[in-house]
Amino acid sequence: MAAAANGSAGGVDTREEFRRIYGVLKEELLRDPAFEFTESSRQWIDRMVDYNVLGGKCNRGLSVVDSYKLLKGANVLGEEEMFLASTLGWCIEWLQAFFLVLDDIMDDSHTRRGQPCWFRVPQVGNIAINDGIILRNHISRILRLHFRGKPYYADLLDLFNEVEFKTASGQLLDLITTHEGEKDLTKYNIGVHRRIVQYKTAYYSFYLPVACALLLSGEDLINYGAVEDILVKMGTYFQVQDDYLDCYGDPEFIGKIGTDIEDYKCSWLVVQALERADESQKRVLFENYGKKDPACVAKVKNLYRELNLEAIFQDYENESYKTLIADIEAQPSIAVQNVLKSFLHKIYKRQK
Ligand code: GPP
Ligand code: MG
Ligand code: MG
Ligand code: MG
Repeated sequence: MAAAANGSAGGVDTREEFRRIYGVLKEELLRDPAFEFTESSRQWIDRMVDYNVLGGKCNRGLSVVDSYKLLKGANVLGEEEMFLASTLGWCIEWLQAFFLVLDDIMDDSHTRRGQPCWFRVPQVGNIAINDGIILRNHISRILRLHFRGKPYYADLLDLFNEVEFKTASGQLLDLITTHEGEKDLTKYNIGVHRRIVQYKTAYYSFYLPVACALLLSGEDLINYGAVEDILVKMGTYFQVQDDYLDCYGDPEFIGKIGTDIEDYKCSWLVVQALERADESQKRVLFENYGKKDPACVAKVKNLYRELNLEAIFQDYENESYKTLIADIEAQPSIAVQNVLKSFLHKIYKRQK
């Protein structure tokens, strides 16, 4: 097997090869013999996939490759191994695209990755719902084509199904917590927040890439419960960052405009504000949270400033890092420690 030039974990070579493999997978989907493509349906899928799967940071996808290298203790992968690891990485990027296309409709968002949300593109609208379903089905097509003969194929399918179920359940919590009955901020607390973000984000963003790399290495996931727990904690920290950036991030830089205050989300920020506000500050929150009016949003942001939530977030971030490192260093395998540390260092103090 030729040793492809894809050393330097997450480096330029790996990124380029990873991107090249995207082209291969997309071409296969565009020639899927299970469907009689017309010219216009092929063009639609081509554009839709490029629009929604590309343009992100590819952290999740590249993490499969990086984790697999670390588990093997190899800097360079053979061509076939690089292809399989990257393919699983792209399946996660496809899963993310599927979630985001639908999440943006549900959250009534405007921009994503620096461009209009797919459903807001003229001539797309509700077709985006079906595109979401197609993106999900692409994952099954890709896995079937490249992994059907592997001993871990059933485990791989089961993993994607389980993670998708957890994510959709977390999304359900996110949505019904927001819209259930009368708007009542008193039901928002850190326990409610933890449950939402653990399910809607942590499993697919953190556990899934490492679980894919473990299956590819011939491991049985049953032996990795402690690793799953650490990754879920890390994913929770990641979504707290997302909640923070929704308000404090630069839309130019993060590629999306925050809507959490307008959408009445059970965000980490509003939970912190509720824990610290006095009675008159609580009134400001109750009167202004969850309204589209920019003046109301500004009042909420002012209150966040008054309560010094930026500093509280920085403390949370430092504290999370310390506990995660301690948990990781308690792991018996150095290779597993390296996988987890590499993941943590990709997100620690991220600005986007
Ligand atoms: C992100 O939450 C959550 C998801 C992408 C999961 C969606 C799940 C579905 C089953 C559709 P978010 O709304 O805070 O993300 P963002 O801030 O990027 O919109
Ligand atoms: Mg959402
Ligand atoms: Mg959203
Ligand atoms: Mg968000």
